[in-house]
Amino acid sequence: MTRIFSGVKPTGHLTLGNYLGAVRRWVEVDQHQGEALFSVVDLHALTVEHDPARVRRLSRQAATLLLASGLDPELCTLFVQSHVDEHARLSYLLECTATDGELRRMIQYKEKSVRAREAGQGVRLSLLTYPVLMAADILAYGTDEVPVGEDQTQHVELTRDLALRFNQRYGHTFTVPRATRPAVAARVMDLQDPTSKMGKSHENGAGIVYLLDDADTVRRKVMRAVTDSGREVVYDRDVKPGLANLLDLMAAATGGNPEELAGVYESYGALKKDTADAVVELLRPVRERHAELAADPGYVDRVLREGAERARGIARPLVDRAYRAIGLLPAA
Ligand code: AQP
Repeated sequence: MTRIFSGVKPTGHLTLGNYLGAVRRWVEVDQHQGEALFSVVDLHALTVEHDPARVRRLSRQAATLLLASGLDPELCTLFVQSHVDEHARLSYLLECTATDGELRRMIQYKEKSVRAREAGQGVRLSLLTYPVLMAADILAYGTDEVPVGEDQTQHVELTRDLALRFNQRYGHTFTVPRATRPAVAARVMDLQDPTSKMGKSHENGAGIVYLLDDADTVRRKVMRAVTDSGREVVYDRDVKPGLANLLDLMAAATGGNPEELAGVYESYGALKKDTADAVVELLRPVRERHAELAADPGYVDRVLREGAERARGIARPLVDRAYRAIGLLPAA
């Protein structure tokens, strides 16, 4: 059976980008297709300046939102990364497999280290090693498929390289995984700056639709989206990135095709209005279910506890095998 792993960082409130790029596929496809594990990867939230109480709050909120989006604990395993020690254990072995050169080439490291320096903060060593921990998240479960948005492609490539290198040096230990992504909206852009990704840790939320935004807020953000000069509605990511982003959103929310949708609209305003309505309807059930689940934290705790137990049961033997393969003496 195909083993599937993916995660979301509690670095901010979950966005429409997280939902369309990853979570919706986990719900509609992945949890039905294989043995799927999904994690709130909280250790990754410590790679940048953080407030401990906020990370805790956002971790619970992310887990609740994943359930509200439709992850079913009967079909998949949902857990918090820090509840399963194997991630950190394996990460060290993979740090002994990776080189600092390949980590310094990671685009997210370059971007986020610049952001940290601009904010007058030190660049945490864990920001550099973050993709190694992500590789450990994936490899600890013998993962075949990693459903992620486009921004994670480079990290999954690194994971593959590390798995292959480890296997070659120390004997076959890890499955070499591959990334999978949705057909539309694999990269949702910021509504106020359509040349950059809609990211949950960005300071200015005006261009970001959060899953918990109320209907009026979603409408306002979509109606105020930056669009391109001219009047013709065409789908061209290079020439009209703002319009292309709206067409992608409309297509993803209604199951259409962005190029075909471009032919349907005669004005930017009409496209914006329909996109706003479609996104509101898309998120409505998630928001409503979140409110119900948030009122029952005991249920969420139980799902996470049972999920961590199941995850441990899969990861521990595999990570133990990696410890032996690399040359560490097993405890007597
Ligand atoms: N804009 C996006 N479009 C499509 N997919 C996206 N994903 C994230 N943003 C978009 C996918 O969502 C999953 C979980 O993402 P994450 O928590 O690892 O990353 P993030 O939301 O981008 O959070 P950051 O890194 O804290 O935010 P920024 O980038 O603003 O600094 C992943 O599968 C991701 O591909």
